[in-house]
Amino acid sequence: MKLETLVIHAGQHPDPVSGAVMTPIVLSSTFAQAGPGHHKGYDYSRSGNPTRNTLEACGAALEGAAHGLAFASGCAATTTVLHTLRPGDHVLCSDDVYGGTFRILDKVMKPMGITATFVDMSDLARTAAALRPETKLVWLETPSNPMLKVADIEAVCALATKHGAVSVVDNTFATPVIQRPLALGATAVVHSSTKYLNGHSDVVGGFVMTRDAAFAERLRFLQNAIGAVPSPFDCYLVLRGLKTLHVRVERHAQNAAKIATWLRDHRDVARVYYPGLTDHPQYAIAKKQMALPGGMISFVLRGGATGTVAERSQRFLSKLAVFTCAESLGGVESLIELPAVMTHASVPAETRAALGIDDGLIRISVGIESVDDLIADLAQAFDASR
Ligand code: P1T
Repeated sequence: MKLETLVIHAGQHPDPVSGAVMTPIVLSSTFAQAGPGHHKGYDYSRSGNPTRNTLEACGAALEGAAHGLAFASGCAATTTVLHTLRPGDHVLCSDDVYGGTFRILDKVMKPMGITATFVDMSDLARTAAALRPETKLVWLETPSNPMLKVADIEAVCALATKHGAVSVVDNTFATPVIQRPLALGATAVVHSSTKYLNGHSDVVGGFVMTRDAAFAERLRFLQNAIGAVPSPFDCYLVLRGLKTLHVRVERHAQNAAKIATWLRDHRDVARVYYPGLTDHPQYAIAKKQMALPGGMISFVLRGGATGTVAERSQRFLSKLAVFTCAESLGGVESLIELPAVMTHASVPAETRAALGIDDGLIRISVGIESVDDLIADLAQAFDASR
């Protein structure tokens, strides 16, 4: 079945007790047993829950996976995946990743003896050269947060597989509507379902999907043992949000493509980063592996009459009326932020500078409002901040 059908139906059946068409929210933390060990598939809600299992089946289907595991946040999903490693193992990671992913590797895993190297994965030769004998996991985020760099998923995953390493793709920015990393050779996909999967900025959640039965079994053990599971209510909200995923993502991308072109041609804008622009450095790879260029744009303003570019950016953000200045992305509403002081503040200043995450870099999550209203809002804020 096609994704448009799967988002609405995968894993979902009318409730056998009541006939309810929508998945019931089963809040019970525990389940009755006929005798010790004799239960109907559920014993304790951390180990398994009917609402969560329905969400897990739906998420797995969307990524073309056999196994789906839901978590309490994207960071919980990431942390659980990294717990498949042992002290002495090495992770090769994209250099431009969500600040929280960098922080888990740098501040949580490193003290436990699991080291990481960060490399520009849009450069295949450098990626291959950075593999070490002890590299057990390759972590790829594409398009990357916040620089929107694109890496060739098929080529990077092939390198990992040849090396005997697991490959994990953070598919949060693209969603399965845009790209399917498992079909391109990835061992697993990770999502912050806080973003496009839920799509309404009212849940914090995470996901891992895989076709690899042994990897799934290990993750299932860790999901229960570590216990970073989502609440049944949050699972219900993500299931509900998923039903419109394809419609939302198409509109996000349509609006973003118009705004990216408008920004590129605006006299106040120095640079625009968007995989749908023909002058994006990895435009050809984006065209090959992404069905749409997505809803995220980063850009840099030109300086105003007074102060630095960073100061003008601060002024610009304070003048917006439709865009909200906030962290996060992928909700129906348009958000805007400064990565250097907000989402990527945990990345050391010199690393940010090397990656191009300047203090004045602006990131927008384009919502599904009228694109005319969004452009008018940006235009008036340019004028008011000059
Ligand atoms: O926030 P959480 O649900 O724990 O997800 C972490 C995460 C993982 N991967 C990517 C690509 C992400 O963007 C995020 C979270 N990002 C933001 C909060 C942000 O504004 O970029």
